Amino acid sequence: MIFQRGKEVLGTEFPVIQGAMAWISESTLAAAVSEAGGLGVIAAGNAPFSWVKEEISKAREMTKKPLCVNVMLLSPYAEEVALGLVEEDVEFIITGAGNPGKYMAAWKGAGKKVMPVVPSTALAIRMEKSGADALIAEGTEAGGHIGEIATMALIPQIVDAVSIPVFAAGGIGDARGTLAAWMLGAEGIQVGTRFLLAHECQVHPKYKEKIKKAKDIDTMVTGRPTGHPVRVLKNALAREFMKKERAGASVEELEELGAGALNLAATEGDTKRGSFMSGQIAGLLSEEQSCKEIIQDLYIGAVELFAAKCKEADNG
Ligand code: TUI
Repeated sequence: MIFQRGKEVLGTEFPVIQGAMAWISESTLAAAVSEAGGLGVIAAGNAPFSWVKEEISKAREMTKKPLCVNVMLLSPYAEEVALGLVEEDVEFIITGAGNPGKYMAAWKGAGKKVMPVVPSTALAIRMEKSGADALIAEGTEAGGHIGEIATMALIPQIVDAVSIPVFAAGGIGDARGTLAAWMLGAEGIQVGTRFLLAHECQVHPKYKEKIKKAKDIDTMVTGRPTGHPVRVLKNALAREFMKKERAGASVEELEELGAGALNLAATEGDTKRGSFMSGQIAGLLSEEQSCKEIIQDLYIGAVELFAAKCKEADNG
């Protein structure tokens, strides 16, 4: 059995977590992923708790299977979302973009399973000590806010540093990536970019088109000077961002340029002024499929690939 511990900690049929995408991962996508046997995730992003609560109740009408909310710790609403979730009907909490240590006791006390996203072994060790149930080790190939280390180097180092299950994220888009994650010691995977092309994903069609057209070199990282680097598809906004960064623009000026840009991309499909966050794996992706097809291709495809590789090895 591959990914045994990952399936156990999630209590799902497949060890596949849908990556949180701010303004994109809402109730319809999350419920579809959970119904298909993965773990569906509602992204709180920069939204207030009232929005998160509403999405949880909508998702709950669509599925009784495990659900998760991702708390984006840089959000101005992070605290109200974090504390509000204690009373909500979700089994899992994933955190991103910071250290959730101060909320751990409240979440654990409410029986939540907590899985922080970590970009380094130091934070992984701290999170295990704080009581995390599993970790999501996210490499710099991922879309959105990223750390420095690539998935290939990050996963085995984190796996060796902790004893709780580790899910791999960043650069995984098909069965080959899934199996590679297993080989590196991961117990499951988190996939974001591929779910942008799910039929159930409500993002603007122009966002899907941009992902389908993207090639391997079509993402870039903006925002390094602000301390919050973000991987996006190249477009007019991303280039303007880079130009301003090179000219030494202030953090305030850069943040103003970025404010609202993700929403413009996700809900209006504004190809010039929108921020199209995407992982480097976009170049591999071209097909729109259901969540069920995506999850089965990722997981069953990996099991089949493993069997084929074993046969290949047996043949000397
Ligand atoms: O969080 C993400 N990806 C995201 S969040 C997001 S919304 C946003 N928009 C604009 C600027 C910033 C964010 C879009 N994509 N991934 C998980 C992730 N977490 N990547 C890196 C980290 C991380 C970084 C530092 C986690 C912990 C951390 O800790 C630092 C500390 O405080 O110790």
